[in-house]
Amino acid sequence: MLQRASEVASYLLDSKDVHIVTHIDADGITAGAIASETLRRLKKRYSIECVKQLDEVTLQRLIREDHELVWFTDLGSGITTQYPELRKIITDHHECPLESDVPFHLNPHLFGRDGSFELSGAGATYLVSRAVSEKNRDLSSLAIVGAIGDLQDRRFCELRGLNAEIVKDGVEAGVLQTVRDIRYFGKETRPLTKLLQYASDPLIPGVSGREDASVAFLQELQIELKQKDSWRSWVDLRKEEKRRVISAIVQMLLSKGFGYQVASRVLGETYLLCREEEGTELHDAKEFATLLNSTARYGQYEVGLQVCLGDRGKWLKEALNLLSGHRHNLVEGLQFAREEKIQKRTYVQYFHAGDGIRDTIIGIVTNMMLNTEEVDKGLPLIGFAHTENGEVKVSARATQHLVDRGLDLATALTRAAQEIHGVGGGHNIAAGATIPKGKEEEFLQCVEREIKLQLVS
Ligand SMILES: [Mn+2]
Repeated sequence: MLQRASEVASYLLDSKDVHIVTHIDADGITAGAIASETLRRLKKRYSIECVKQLDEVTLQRLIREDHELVWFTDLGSGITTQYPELRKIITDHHECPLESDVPFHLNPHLFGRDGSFELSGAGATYLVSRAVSEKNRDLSSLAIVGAIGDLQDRRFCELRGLNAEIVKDGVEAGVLQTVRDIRYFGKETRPLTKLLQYASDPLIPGVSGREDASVAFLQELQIELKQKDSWRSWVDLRKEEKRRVISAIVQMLLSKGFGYQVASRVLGETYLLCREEEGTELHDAKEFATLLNSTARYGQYEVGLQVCLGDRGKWLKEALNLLSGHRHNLVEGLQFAREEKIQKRTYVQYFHAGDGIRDTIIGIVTNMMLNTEEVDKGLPLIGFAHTENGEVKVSARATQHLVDRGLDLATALTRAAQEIHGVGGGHNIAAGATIPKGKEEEFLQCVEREIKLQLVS
């Protein structure tokens, strides 16, 4: 695989002008930032754009623009053998067929690695960057933000495989630090009560989803919620206080019969960007990834990109503005999905948000929904939302347990979408598709047929 990274790097070295095309999520933005910075350091000319997906319209435009070289990051694995007129390199981690094995394509799946947790799009891009120059090891922290943005630490509560090697690079380069800590979101910037209220993996029974209950839970443990006039966040707690909270959560889970495996998920490896200031949205990789999502998902990828490239002035300020909007939209989206009610079928369950949730955050909301107490974990969850151009965006999420039993959402969604003239792809545990409006029922039937086959074989 490192051999392939060097091969891909040589295409870059041979080009003068490169156009980067990347995906509109945290992994895509960090991938795009790594690609941009690599080219800047090489003193090449470059340009960059972010897209929701690689559709025919985008590809035809790229062909017309007649770029010397197009670098697809965190997408593109679906078009390796097509569009020969497009001079391209691809650093991606989405599932791909084996005929995608061409010299300009770096993808962990081609090397027997699982792109859902061993390497992200930013990680694949980083491997090429490192092959260009060892000096680019400082970009490893962005690769880890990308991996965390794609929830690649979820399976083992830590990063493994090639991701773990990238973490090592980051530690050696002095840009990353790993800490075993509570895994919940918002350790640095959220008030403690919010950290527990929104705790989802694992849920805290009786506490998650309820503000009053999380306040009571902390008060019972005699944890001060405020320091002078400001709310304390997780990083403000003393070691002993952290231990008290963690053990109370673990006890609570065990006493409610969740078992050791679930309870042990409270703790995991967390990743800190040690050149960033503690207590900011940029210090913890998970929070950094969310900050980036709140830019790209609203068409403001330039903002996230500039923050990745080091801006701590006006772009960061703008990113923080977008973040508060994003948080608000997620809370509303989750509320909306709850009210829509989930429809259960034999092999899937689904909800249709219509125009109620933006298509660019339907995946995040579907994932949050699957992690709520009221949703059945025995079936994959599908969320539908209308897109701006009259199509339907589909997001599907499942548990690791179902994947271990043979579920592969990427294959199921790809095949089902194809049958109704849509496009699909992704990973075994999380996948997406875009389909024509009005075809939802037909699509669900195809998905169910595929999943049935996967779970019996
Ligand atoms: Mn990705």
